[in-house]
Amino acid sequence: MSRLTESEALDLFLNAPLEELCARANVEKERRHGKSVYWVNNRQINYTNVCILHCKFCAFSKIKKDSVTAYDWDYDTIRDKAAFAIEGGARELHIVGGLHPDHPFDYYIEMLRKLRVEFPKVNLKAFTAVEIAHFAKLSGQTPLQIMETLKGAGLDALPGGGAEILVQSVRDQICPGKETGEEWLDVHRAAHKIGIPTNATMLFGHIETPEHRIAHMKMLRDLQDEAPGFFAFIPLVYHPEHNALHSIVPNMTSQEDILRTVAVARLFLDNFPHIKAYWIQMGIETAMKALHSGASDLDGTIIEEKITHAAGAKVPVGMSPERMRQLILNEGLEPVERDALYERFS
Ligand code: V47
Ligand code: SF4
Repeated sequence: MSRLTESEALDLFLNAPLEELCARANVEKERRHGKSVYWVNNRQINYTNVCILHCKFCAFSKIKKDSVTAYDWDYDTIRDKAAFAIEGGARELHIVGGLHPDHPFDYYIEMLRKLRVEFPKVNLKAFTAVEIAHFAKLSGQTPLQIMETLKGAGLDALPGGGAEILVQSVRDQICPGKETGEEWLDVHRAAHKIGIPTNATMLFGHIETPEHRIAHMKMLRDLQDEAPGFFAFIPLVYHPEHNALHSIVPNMTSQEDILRTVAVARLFLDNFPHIKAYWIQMGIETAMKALHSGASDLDGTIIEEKITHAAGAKVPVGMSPERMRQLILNEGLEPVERDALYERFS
């Protein structure tokens, strides 16, 4: 079957009956993965909320480090959180934070090096492309040099955050001053070239149009053709509370919009192994529907989540491995435990 063009993808997104679209994406998902749904026993560690940027959608960051709600965990706190998760079987630590004004690059190298020594088996999926670009500016090095050093310190994979909408005109409105879309792509290209796999997100349901979403996916598909290395595409559902975009976009998008986005992503991103249903943002009910609409991954047990909950998420954080498996089984699907590198454990 030939590849969907951008206009075909847009037409499907706008005009295909929902059930037909989801069924078609499900056929594509099953062709790749059968009934399997991947999940990971993991923990998110958001090591600081102090950030020199103030993206308009973000309710997590604090610009002032002496604000009462600002925090910046020391290594022992990070280690204790990691240890707790690993005792519970975690295979992945997902470590991301704000762009702290003071920490030198060495601080991040040491964080990974110490975690790697103390927990040699756990996968370290750490630092978004935005953090990598920040470390590069801090230290006068290229993102490639930064990632080579971090790989030497124990980095296994990069998470997909910071992509937002890669179309620059949208980016300029929702996150002025942030790494550009091209820079985000450059970091992931460089990561793939040195053997660091990554994910790609798309923050949707705010001011962007369907055309912007398809253009975003096209940039990702092109990069994956050129320098393969993405594991999963993760549609992130904009949450509207306590942020600077609230007065313009006060509501979360609909379930239908989420399912259409998942389904079109599965059909358009034909070179991406997985579409992820990030249950923290979709909610459990919609995430379960997404598993029948193209998604083949549920992310993980997570334990602690700060970014979406700062913006109004109501989903309880943390899910036991048993519940994760049971949810998938209840859908008539087969849970497959994985690590951050998609090694299978069941
Ligand atoms: O980069 C910020 C987004 C991202 C809001 O790679 C918001 O496996 C919704 O990237 N509403 C962090 N989203 C989350 C992320 C992620 C999550 C799960 C798995 C992976 C992975 C990556 O959250 C940020 C930003 O794009 N975000 N504010 C908000 N109000
Ligand atoms: Fe900082 Fe990330 Fe929030 Fe933007 S989304 S303000 S970079 S923490």
